[in-house]
Amino acid sequence: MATSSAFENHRIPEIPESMFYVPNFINDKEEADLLTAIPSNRWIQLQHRRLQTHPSSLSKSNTLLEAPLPPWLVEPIISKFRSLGLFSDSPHHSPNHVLINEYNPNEGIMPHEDGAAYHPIVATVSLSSALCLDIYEKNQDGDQAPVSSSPKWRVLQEPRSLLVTCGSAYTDTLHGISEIDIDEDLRPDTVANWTLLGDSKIFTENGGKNVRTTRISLTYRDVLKVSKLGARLLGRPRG
Ligand SMILES: O=C(O)CCC(=O)C(=O)O
Repeated sequence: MATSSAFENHRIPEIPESMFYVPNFINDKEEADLLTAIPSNRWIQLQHRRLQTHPSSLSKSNTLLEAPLPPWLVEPIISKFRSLGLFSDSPHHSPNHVLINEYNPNEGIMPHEDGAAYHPIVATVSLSSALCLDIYEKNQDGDQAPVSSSPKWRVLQEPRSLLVTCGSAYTDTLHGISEIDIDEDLRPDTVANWTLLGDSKIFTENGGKNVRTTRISLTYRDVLKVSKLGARLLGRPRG
């Protein structure tokens, strides 16, 4: 990914290329507006979290029916991506798909990779609560199991932050969120993005702990295969 020198300052130094962390990517009002806009009737309850998919889920062949993202997921986020040069070299030059995950304390997501349905970049905006994303080295046998059961790195995601994963960090690692209610031992040597945090003092003053509340993440991606059938079904002219 071509990055501006300003964005280079947000590269997480410890993790193999490339992960970037931007604290305070959105402000309090933008966060509140997003939380209000998330529709209450679109949640799918999974075993350990709730999920919504916009504009729709992918088909079995990993194809997206062409449809616009809802306006509240576009502005201000995608303009901000554009000003950082994000998705400029992805096939559609912009994200076309957003997963919204909601985690209560003690909820999470098993280690996994995002896979080949998407161009290898994911941009995650965090809302409401901080938590740690665990990053595992990928087992080279081609299965989804991490090489070790403990994460190699932890990325602490503060509310309103942006985390961008691309390059070999996208292709050669797995990520997951452990099902705990407190992230512990948060220190410069245990958190890969410690020096990039907006306010590390909060965690230091709390004895290296982050007590989780409900956290919502918006994960923006560019789905490679898009079917024009979606536009036809919706009666929209094709561009
Ligand atoms: O909520 C997150 O930050 C991670 C979500 C995730 O791993 C995914 O959508 O594949």
